[in-house]
Amino acid sequence: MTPALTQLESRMASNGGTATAVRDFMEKVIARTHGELEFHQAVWEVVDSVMPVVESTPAYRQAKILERIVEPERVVMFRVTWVDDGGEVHVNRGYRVQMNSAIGPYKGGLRFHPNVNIGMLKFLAFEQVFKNSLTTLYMGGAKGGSDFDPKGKSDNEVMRFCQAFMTELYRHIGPDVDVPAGDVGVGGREIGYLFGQYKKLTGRFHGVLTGKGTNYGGSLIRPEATGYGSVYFAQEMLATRGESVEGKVATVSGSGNVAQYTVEKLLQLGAKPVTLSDSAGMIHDPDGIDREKLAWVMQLKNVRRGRIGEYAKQFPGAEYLPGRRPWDVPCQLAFPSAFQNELDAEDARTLVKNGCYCVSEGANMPTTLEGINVFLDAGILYGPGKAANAGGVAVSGLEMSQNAGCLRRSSQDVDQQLQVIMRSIHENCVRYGQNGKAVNYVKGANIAGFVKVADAMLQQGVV
Ligand code: NDP
Ligand code: 2IT
Repeated sequence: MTPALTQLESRMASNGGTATAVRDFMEKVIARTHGELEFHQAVWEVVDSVMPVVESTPAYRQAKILERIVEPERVVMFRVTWVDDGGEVHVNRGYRVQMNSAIGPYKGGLRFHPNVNIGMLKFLAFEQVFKNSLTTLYMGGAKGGSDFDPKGKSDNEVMRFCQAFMTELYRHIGPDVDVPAGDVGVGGREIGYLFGQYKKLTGRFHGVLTGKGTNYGGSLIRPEATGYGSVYFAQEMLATRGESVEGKVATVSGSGNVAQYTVEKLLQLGAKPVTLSDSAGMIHDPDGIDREKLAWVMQLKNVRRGRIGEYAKQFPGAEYLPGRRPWDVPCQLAFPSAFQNELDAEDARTLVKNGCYCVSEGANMPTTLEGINVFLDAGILYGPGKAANAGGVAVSGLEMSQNAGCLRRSSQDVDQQLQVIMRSIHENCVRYGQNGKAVNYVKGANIAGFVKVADAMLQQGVV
């Protein structure tokens, strides 16, 4: 058995009847995708949930749906060359992983981060397939990006990089082909530069990217949607126990787009967020991060592009803990909203021990497989990323429909739609994940997301 498989086996116990089939399948996936550890992790989690459905559906087995769904339809990899402000030439690598188009054009974000590699983007594209299916809209799954690090770069350098990146990517995207958006390191500024270059190269003004500025076709509430949606999902989970977020202490990780709007919605709904983090460390503010402090954080991160540690100097009641993550701060609610695998089994045990009983993932795959097991065993409300953070891409889908119809929806209308979609995702998770009195949202989200895509693949034949 490969070390990768041995490591993944920690989850086998959760799946009695189909454990051998899962292991045999994963052995083949790992052999074909050597070293893509995050992809293996994401595939294992889904296959572990859906194998009983596949085993009991001869048509899925015969059409090799599972074997096909783990293989990207297309991967584009390209050189990106650009010149910095000092005149030095740089070479980066660009990618677009077009994973599955069974239920709509490829859709998913772009990540600019120095650690980006093909395994990371394949995990993200794979997750996106099921997430997009859950939104109830018609979007296939994709992800792309580059190992370019936007940190410390001037606006002009970021612009030149985005232009160089789009100079290749534009051949592979289009409003009914593939519609990229933001992710880590790609926000409104980058989407603007990417859109400008696409328009220059093609001479077309259409909905080829989402997350655009609202003055040139972007949807209202798109920047807010992932964070707001993650809190709405927590509300839905809590409602199953007759509770709400009001009055609860919440830990939030990250301090980027998702974390900021998670904190904003928590405040609107009467909760008390007490932490934020970035890749260098975390801040803990026992008095709570209020609206004024959040506005300061938004200025720090989005305009000055500084480090979260500065918060503790600005607000003396708060403490900065370099190199730490927020999971040992006592809370009832936790919102991992930074990066994959930022919450492991020990963190999960600490959260549960300290009284946390609701976790809603704003980030993609922030909890390790072992951490997920701790949450499931403890029977807490655990909303996995592909369900809990689907609000972002859902509003991207609404942006696509507004662009196609030359329409503009109001904030209230989009927010209302977002709430309806998050409720429907929750209902679908309950439908497929009900386990006695409890709900296994991992199983529910994976099966609900999978069945819609698998059925569409069956109907479209062997392509
Ligand atoms: P941002 O770039 O706005 O923020 C990312 C945050 O994560 C920053 O605080 C960053 O800190 C932190 N971070 C980056 N790398 C690491 C690391 N190795 N360890 C710990 N923290 C790290 O991205 P978003 O807020 O958009 O994305 C956050 C998460 O949400 C990602 O998992 C993303 O895939 C997911 N997501 C985003 C959606 C969206 O619409 N934007 C939609 C759905 C999910 P630093 O500033 O130090 O880099
Ligand atoms: O992970 C995600 O869902 C995103 N980064 C958003 C994708 C999108 O197309 O809006």
